[in-house]
Amino acid sequence: MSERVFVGLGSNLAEPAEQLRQAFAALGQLPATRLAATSALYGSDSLLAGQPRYTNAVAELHTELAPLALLDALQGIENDQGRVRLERWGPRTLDLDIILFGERLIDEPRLKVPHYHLQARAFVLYPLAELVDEGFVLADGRALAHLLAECPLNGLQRLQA
Ligand code: PH2
Ligand code: MG
Ligand code: MG
Repeated sequence: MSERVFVGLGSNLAEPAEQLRQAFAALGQLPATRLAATSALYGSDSLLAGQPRYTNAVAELHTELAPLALLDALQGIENDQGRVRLERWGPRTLDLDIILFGERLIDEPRLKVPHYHLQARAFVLYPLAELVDEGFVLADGRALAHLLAECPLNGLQRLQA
């Protein structure tokens, strides 16, 4: 069965917008997966002070891959685009996070879904809202509209798609 998955993309190094466009193309090449939609690109302040601003977006995938197989594939794309893991939350060429995986709630050491701190991340909530119906409810029962209303914007800016 194919699952509807949302992936958050982020970059704040080495031409972030270009990194995200390259990542969209790579997502479209994943096995057993269709790239169904992409949001506009957004500029956002880093959650950690002193880092360059991020470019963020969300992609919708329809995939037959299991969650950890998809995670491995996403980490492969991050590595292909020069991701170096020096410090947690350090600046990065590309970050690909599984935000939602169908109706599943996943709590494993490598993967928590829905993605943690979603409610504090305007750079995930606003692009996600472009791709779902009004009235969308997360697998854990939270309404997206409610999360949007409560979330600080943190310098979020919608860029040309
Ligand atoms: N990702 C982080 C930490 N801080 N800030 C913004 N604006 N965008 C991100 O994608 C981001 C962040 C860790 O993954
Ligand atoms: Mg992340
Ligand atoms: Mg990540």
